[in-house]
Amino acid sequence: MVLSKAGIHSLAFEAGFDRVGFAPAADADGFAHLTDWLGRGYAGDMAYLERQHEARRHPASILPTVQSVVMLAMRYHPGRAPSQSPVRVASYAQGDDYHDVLRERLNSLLDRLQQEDPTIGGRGVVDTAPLLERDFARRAGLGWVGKNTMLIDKKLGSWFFLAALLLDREFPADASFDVQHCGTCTRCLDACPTEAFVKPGVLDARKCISYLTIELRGPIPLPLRDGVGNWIFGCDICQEVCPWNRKATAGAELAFQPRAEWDVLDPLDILKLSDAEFRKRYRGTALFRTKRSGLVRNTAIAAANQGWMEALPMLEMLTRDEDPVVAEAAAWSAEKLRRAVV
Ligand code: B12
Ligand code: SF4
Ligand code: SF4
Repeated sequence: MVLSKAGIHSLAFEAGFDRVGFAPAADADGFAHLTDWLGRGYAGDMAYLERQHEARRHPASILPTVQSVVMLAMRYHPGRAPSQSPVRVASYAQGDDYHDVLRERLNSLLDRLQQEDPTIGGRGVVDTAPLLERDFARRAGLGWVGKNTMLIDKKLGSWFFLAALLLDREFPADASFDVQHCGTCTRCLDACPTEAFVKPGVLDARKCISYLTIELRGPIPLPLRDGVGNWIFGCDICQEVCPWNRKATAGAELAFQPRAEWDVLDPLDILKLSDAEFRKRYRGTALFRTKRSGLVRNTAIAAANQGWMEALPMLEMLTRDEDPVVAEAAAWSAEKLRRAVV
């Protein structure tokens, strides 16, 4: 059977995706923007972005025979207010690791396409391949890039993941989404606690809480620690304040529903984790990426930022931790709490 765009649409919805759009396999429109962004050092220690810079110019670096880029979106928001825990995890990370879930969905979508047409070839990618996903998603008509740099859909808001299926078959491209519906709004820019936006649509990742709590391996720079607030993994502020997210509905994917243990996060429980306990508890979730070192570092800082005195004895113990990043964060946090009572 000859595959049509409509056929791919319905198979993608069957596979659990909420939006589908077709972009041409061409140079990324935003490549010059990426080059400038990297040149200014905004990627910080995310060396892989620098390493894969040239590969992001064209999707053929991922699949040499690529003819079309099918961009897909899947919602993840649980559709309810965040829990009242003293510390917070970004909502994208509260269920199973999205890389695993989306990769599995992409593979089953490609299998289904190949059942319909065994001559079609392709490759599914999510996040880690050198593809400018938001750029191709905009090009495929999935939404606009907001001032907070998120890809936004009028109905879904921005609480969705992106993924791409590169196909070696040419399909007519959808119209690019070139109108930005942010208007005069600046809520996200004003709300960012670490002032990470250099200007609308340009993020200095080195200041973003998401980068500081997830990607950065060493100590969090001192001037940014207060701004991290109570986030221990990622940050949702520039999405929570966005008016386009007010009416966003919950995603259907059960794997992204928050695990029971996220409901009330006890910082003490995290501070006490040994390396082995960390690995056992967080394997299969996005939090595994920070290792114990990052998660305990973040929790120490967040507990102090919240004035959470119950953490003080444990923080004092952690100042002798064998991991220097943990020990330093614990010392800073214990000192902050002690100063708060004087
Ligand atoms: C590195 C990275 C980060 C970094 C840097 C983020 C950033 N804004 O650059 C950090 C660690 C900070 C981060 C944080 C988050 N991330 Co992130 N991240 C990525 C990753 C791996 C690469 C992004 C990248 O290349 N950045 C470099 C900049 C220059 O590119 P860009 O932001 O994509 O911008 C492009 C377009 O906006 C466009 N563009 C912008 N301005 C202009 C101007 C002109 C003239 C033109 C032509 C084009 C253009 O061109 C740019 C280059 O193509 C992507 C996955 C991927 N492979 O794309 C996920 C991704 C962007 N992240 C995602 C998510 C969910 C998040 C967080 C919400 C997680 C959280 N809750 O903590 C936060 C959001 C913070 C924010 N406001 O961006 C989702 C976004 C989904 C969506 N709806 O937009 C992605 C797509 C992952 C996925 N597969 O779903 N992330
Ligand atoms: S995710 Fe948080 S820290 Fe990062 S830009 Fe948005 S509001 Fe700022
Ligand atoms: S908060 Fe306002 S400016 Fe920021 S992305 Fe949403 S609509 Fe655009």
